[in-house]
Amino acid sequence: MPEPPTPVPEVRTHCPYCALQCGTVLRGDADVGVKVSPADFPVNRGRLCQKGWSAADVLHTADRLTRPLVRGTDGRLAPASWDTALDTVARGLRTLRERHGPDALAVLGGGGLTNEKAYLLGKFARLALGTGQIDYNGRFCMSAAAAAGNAAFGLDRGLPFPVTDLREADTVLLAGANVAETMPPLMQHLDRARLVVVDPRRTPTAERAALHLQPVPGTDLALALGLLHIAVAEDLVDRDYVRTRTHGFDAVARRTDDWWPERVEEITGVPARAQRRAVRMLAEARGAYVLTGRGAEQHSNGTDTVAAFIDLALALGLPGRRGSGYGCLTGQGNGQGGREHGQKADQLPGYRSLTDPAARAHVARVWGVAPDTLPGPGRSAYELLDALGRDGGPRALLVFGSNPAVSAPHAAHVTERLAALDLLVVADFVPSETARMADVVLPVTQWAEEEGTLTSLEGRVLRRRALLPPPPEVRSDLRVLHDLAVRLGEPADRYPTAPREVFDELRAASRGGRADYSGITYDRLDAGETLHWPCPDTPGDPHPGTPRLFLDRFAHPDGRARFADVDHRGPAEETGPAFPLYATTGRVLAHYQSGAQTRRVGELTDAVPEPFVEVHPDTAARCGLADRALARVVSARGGMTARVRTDATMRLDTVFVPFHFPGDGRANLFTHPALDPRCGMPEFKVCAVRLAPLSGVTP
Ligand SMILES: Nc1nc2c(c(=O)[nH]1)N[C@H]1C(S)=C(S)[C@@H](COP(=O)(O)OP(=O)(O)OC[C@H]3O[C@@H](n4cnc5c(=O)[nH]c(N)nc54)[C@H](O)[C@@H]3O)O[C@H]1N2
Ligand SMILES: Nc1nc2c(c(=O)[nH]1)N[C@H]1C(S)=C(S)[C@@H](COP(=O)(O)OP(=O)(O)OC[C@H]3O[C@@H](n4cnc5c(=O)[nH]c(N)nc54)[C@H](O)[C@@H]3O)O[C@H]1N2
Ligand code: SF4
Ligand SMILES: [Mo]
Repeated sequence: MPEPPTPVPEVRTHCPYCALQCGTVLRGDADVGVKVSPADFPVNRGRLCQKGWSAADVLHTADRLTRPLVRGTDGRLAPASWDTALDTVARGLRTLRERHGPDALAVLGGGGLTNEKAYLLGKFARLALGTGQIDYNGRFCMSAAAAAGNAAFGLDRGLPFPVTDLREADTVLLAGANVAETMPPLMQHLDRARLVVVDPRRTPTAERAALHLQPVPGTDLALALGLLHIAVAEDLVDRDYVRTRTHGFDAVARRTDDWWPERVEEITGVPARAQRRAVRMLAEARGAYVLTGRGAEQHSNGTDTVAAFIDLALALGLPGRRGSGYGCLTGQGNGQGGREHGQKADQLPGYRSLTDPAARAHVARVWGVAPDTLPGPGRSAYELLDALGRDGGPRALLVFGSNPAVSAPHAAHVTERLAALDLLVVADFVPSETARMADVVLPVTQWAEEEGTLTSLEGRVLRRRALLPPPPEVRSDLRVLHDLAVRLGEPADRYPTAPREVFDELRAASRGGRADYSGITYDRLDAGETLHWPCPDTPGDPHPGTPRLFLDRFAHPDGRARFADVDHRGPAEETGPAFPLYATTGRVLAHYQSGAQTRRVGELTDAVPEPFVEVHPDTAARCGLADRALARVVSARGGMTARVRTDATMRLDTVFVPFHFPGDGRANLFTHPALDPRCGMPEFKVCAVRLAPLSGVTP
């Protein structure tokens, strides 16, 4: 009798990349290799994008970090034992704290970290380091929509409804979201709807639209005010809804008096006729959604822009109604959970405010410390990076889950600030561009080697599960935080290393907060329950979670949503004779973020091997450039090199560059670090540049 074949190990988990968190099945082991296939999960229903299919390649990438590295006296990073590496870090932190105070120590986290990691990182910063200087890359991602959502609805959950609800819509307006490339499996839920896409580029998403509005970058606020003007002028406002469910409409209606479609056309370039059609498509639909992405949000007026789109949705009576609504398409794998558990500068777990005395008292009780030991709010991400190594600024930075040398605005300046630190520590599983600059590099586990939870863009808490053991010398982020905390004199049991234990503590810390996870347990998740927060702990009668928020009331004390009276202002930088073109930046299907992971996957680098600049052929010709030539894209801050891709659907005044590439191919060498005063979001999506042949300019 032949031996029965040994079963291949198999585990159900989720993709390591974006916030859609497609369900996957992993099969295999270190010997036979790991294969990813799509699970039949509601958001992706058997589909994955190219990044998801190829995700396992990063697990065994040739330059995987497998040992700690410490920079020696010769200036080079060399392998070291964990004890040496951790002792070096702890000694450095202690010395700098004694010399300069606790705010000399800073932490930068990431929206890709699991809930458990994000939670423990915030606790580690506030207690073990005693610093207020912690923020995370989500500041560059979700902060504008979060600020606007909190103000309007009293609560910020990217989508306050399940993704699958979108199937019920007749019309969906996508403002600055290129879903066909950034969350391809989500497109299947938009199949039925007529799409209105607002994007300066004719993206693959815009190709699928019934109506494509192609504004000048940075003018969405004017456009949204104009759309609201039309809704009022054409009597399309849902008066009943506005009267019973909202506050503040009259001031907003008066404000939009000035925003005639023709005036809006002059500023945005979107024809008045197309504006009217967009509003009618939304108003006449039985179900309609307004969704924003980074294109509308990553501006120095990003919060006001989102607020104006929310105003439009409120005027049409969409939010808090089954089959209609407003939502922000959150980006990173745990972009939602990452903003709830305390790695944000102004925040404590449960989406609590660091300045609220009751919130401080609650979290301090869970942590077993006195409330006044908790430091106050620190700087937002860019402000933090900008302050590194300066007088009064941080002298040490610990990075978990971000690659700011590539992804932060004005990257040359940020790289300079990183270099000015006394101590840079990076925990990562690949030698990212930031890790290469570090004094100490700590090798950590990857998604398929660890347990945890993430919260997807629809507020659903999901289990990440391990298929493989990590390489022998690699530790989890939780273990690294524990090991460092103990060396800094903290009690060991304050930093559990088992994800389930950390989650249980997180549940207690979030209890009663805006993002209440107290009723969610690993056991319930493992039993296959669908749990969206808030999910309070209701002993004896388990709470079913909240897939749909706001159906009866919004989260403000009086249950009503707030209109925001905002007005248009242009971008921080206008075009002129020296820099005559608008540049905008964003994503392509094949690469993820700073590219640290996807540039290590053969099939993805084959698909898009190098930085490029998308430009109208006439504009390229005027700049002396042919298709496929190498060009410099230069702003007042600096320039980068990119391959010209001519595209006749581009606006004549606008170029586009993806930000996934390192070195001289960094889009962020030209971006503008102007920040939204309401949330600290940088202006990634518009600045003024010129385009020139590579040979014709001084670098
Ligand atoms: N393939 C891929 N998918 C990803 C990611 C990735 O890196 N790669 N990252 C994930 C993350 S973290 C995020 S945040 C999401 C982002 O997802 P998206 O928001 O869809 O991505 P972006 O490409 O940054 O921006 C979307 C669109 O905004 C347009 N845009 C530029 N300027 C303006 C403007 O002024 N107004 C308007 N209306 N549109 C403008 C761009 O042309 C672009 O097509 O994607 C997630 N998914
Ligand atoms: N010009 C321009 N710049 C942008 C944007 C844009 O549209 N245009 N978008 C912005 C947005 S929306 C975002 S979200 C940021 C993202 O930009 P980054 O913060 O740079 O994001 P990633 O490239 O995902 O970097 C994550 C790093 O952490 C590592 N990592 C992943 N998971 C873990 C983990 O669990 N633990 C640890 N220790 N490390 C981990 C990865 O290997 C990688 O090196 O970029 C922003 N920058
Ligand atoms: S859409 Fe996002 S979650 Fe789904 S496979 Fe692609 S990167 Fe992964
Ligand atoms: Mo993002």
